Amino acid sequence: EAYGQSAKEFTTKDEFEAEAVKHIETTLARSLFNCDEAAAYAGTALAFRDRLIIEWNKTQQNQTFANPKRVYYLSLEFLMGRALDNAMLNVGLKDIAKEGLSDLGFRMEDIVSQERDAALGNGGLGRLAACFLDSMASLNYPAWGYGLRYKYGIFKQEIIDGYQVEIPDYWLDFNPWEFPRHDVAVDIQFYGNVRKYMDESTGKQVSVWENGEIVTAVAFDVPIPGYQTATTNNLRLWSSKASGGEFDFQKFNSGDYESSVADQQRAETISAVLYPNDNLDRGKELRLKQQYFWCAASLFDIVRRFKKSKKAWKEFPSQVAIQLNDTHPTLAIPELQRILVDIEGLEWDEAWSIVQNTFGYTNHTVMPEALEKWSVPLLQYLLPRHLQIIYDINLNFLQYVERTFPKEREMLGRVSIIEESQPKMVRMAYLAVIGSHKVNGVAELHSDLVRTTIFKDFVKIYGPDKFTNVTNGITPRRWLHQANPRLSDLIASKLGGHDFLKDLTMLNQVEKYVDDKAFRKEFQEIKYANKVRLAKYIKDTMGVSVNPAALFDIQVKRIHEYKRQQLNIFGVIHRYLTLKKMSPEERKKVTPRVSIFGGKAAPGYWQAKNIIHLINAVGKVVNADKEIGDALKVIFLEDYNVSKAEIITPASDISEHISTAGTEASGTSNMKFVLNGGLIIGTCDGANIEITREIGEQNIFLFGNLAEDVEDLRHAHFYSEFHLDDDLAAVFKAIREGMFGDAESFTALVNSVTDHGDYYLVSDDFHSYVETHKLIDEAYQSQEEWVTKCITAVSRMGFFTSDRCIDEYAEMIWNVEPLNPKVNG
Ligand code: 26Y
Repeated sequence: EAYGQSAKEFTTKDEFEAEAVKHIETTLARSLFNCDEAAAYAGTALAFRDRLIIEWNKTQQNQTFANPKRVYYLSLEFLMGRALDNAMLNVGLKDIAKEGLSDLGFRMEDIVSQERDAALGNGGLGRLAACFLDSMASLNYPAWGYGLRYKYGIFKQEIIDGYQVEIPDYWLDFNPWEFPRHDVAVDIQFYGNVRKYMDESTGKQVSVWENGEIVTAVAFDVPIPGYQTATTNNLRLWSSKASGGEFDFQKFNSGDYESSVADQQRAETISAVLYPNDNLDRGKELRLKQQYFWCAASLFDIVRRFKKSKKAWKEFPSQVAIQLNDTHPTLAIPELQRILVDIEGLEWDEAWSIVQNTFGYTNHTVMPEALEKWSVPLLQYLLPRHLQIIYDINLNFLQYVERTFPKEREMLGRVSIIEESQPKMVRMAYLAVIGSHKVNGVAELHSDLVRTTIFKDFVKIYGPDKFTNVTNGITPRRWLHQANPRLSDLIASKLGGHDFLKDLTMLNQVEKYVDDKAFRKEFQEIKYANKVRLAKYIKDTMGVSVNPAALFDIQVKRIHEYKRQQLNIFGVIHRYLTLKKMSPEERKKVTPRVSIFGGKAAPGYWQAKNIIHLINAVGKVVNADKEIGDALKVIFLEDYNVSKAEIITPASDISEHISTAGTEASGTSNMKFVLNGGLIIGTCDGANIEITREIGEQNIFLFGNLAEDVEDLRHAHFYSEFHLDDDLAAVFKAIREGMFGDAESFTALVNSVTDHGDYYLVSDDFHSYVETHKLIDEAYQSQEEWVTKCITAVSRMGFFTSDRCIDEYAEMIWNVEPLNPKVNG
């Protein structure tokens, strides 16, 4: 009610203008005479927000009335990006808004880019959650997202003198897309002790967790509109505040003002900041507090909603499916068991079967350093009752294993939830497996590795059916239609409209036009225009001119040794050395390249920061080398995020997905790049393998060793004599001799390959990588064949929509059905 009272459903340009102007003049209290782009954005956003609220209320009413089984997607990360463009497209009134804004003297792109990204995530896992919300709404699933309302999202990255500098991302000063629900508040307990007593009337032992510290969770709701459907789902984000209002009044009145403010700040710290680690576990107490705070608030909300229906507890799993996005929400498992046993008085076994049938767990990595473990002493201190429950879960489980496999006692230590280390640790992935009815990986190879490596024993214990695969997908609304409207419209012109955005398999009809001259020309022109747009962005932000006719070679993702940006930059240096040896005539014949990098390093990940530094140092030398000119440019784009990805993705000729085989669970940007008419160079890893199967191996550049050989190769680095590839040796020599400045700062990076076992197999894959780039140069020279590959690949990408993915989850894991968004009010 804070923002104007009427919620008129505008349908024409004039009505839109009237609504936007009304918001500018009244909600923002600004005169139209000094309406700048920020105000025009706010007015437009508020006008569209009104539209969403109407659909949102209807959807929630409809769901309450029909009371179907609902899906709850628990994720510590939702990497949403901007909301306005998405809202306009989903409501279907973007063109009207564009004309209206133009009347007011504004260009749509300028207005849309006023919005700050909602960057409540690190990378792939967080963006996947955002794509899933879009698909669940678009397919009319009754679904909720639950997350944390971080005051600070992922940090902003600046590059200063070639080094990453982190700037806090305070993003909430104007956020029209959230609605505080001060009436939806849940008190969450930490610390304290457990008192046990015998209930005389029932003869049962009862546990009471008491004397803890209370923090209040307040809900903030974000509407999630589906594409061309009335369904508008809800993303509920919890914000922490001190319980009992602003201050502890007792302390305040007794004169202890400072400590009452300190308590308040301590409570608010819980939802203050997103942890910026991606695929690396650090085990910090505050992070555990975040996890419990969010799990407990979400479960309270879910249980409260269930209880309103007055159904029997055994119906819970028929009404509620909860999906755990990695192990981050695993505490929801002992929390639900605690609610059912300690608070609702169910028997342990009955409660446990409800818990198991409710949860599904998605694993996103098999790398040991990313698997969460929490120390037993920390859990004992912070969540004493949960630790007891975890021990009881473990006891029952181990007794079952012992009964079932009496001859395999050595298995017990391996599968125990408790690792017998010093201190003891709780293995969250094992708890998640044991507490769920389905466990899935995110691409076929990854799901195979899940079954054969980290959870091998559990496959034996539970049988193979508990483990499954759901290959990741991306929403074509944001990643094709919104990021690349011209390509979307070209496809629509051949397919009789934009229906393919709701059924991406229709893309296969595009293949008919692969030899159509006009289609090919238009396709090429669109790619070129997208490259011109990126070139302009590079010029505007970095002052470097790049030739849009050059081959754009892009690697944008979090900086991580396993993703091997170091392999890429070593390859670039090799290219530079090769160019330097050529005569000017020879150099003219080479396919000109722009190597583009982007991505954030976790602030404490020193080696990743060295990689960023090397890329920038190489760029500085190469870009200033007059002899080289357009033949090679090296760009590090600052602060890669979702909205920048929307500009970068459509502009690639080649993108790099070159992780050490077996380390990248799926990858999702690989899908985005191919869908936008770029080809990829990649290893046989993650979803690259399925992309190859779909688009054909003549349309992808694969290289490098296979996952099955990685273990032996690593072994060989330690036990056989090591001889470095000549080309890579020359690259290292150039670095050591200071060709890119301060050689010493790159020593560790070089030594990780030469002296420390080359864990990521850079040297093993280097030759094959360089040779494959030569093939790419050649292939790009014959543009006709290149375009054929690109168009063919696009037409075969239908499988990788997140709509397919969500339907698979719904059918195999959640057992939920879409709810017709019939309008009842
Ligand atoms: C333990 C904690 C610090 C942690 C935080 C974030 C651990 C992992 C992560 C993030 C993981 C992540 O983003 N994984 C990626 O998930 C994508 C979606 O499934 C995959 O495509 C990608 O291969 C995988 O690395």
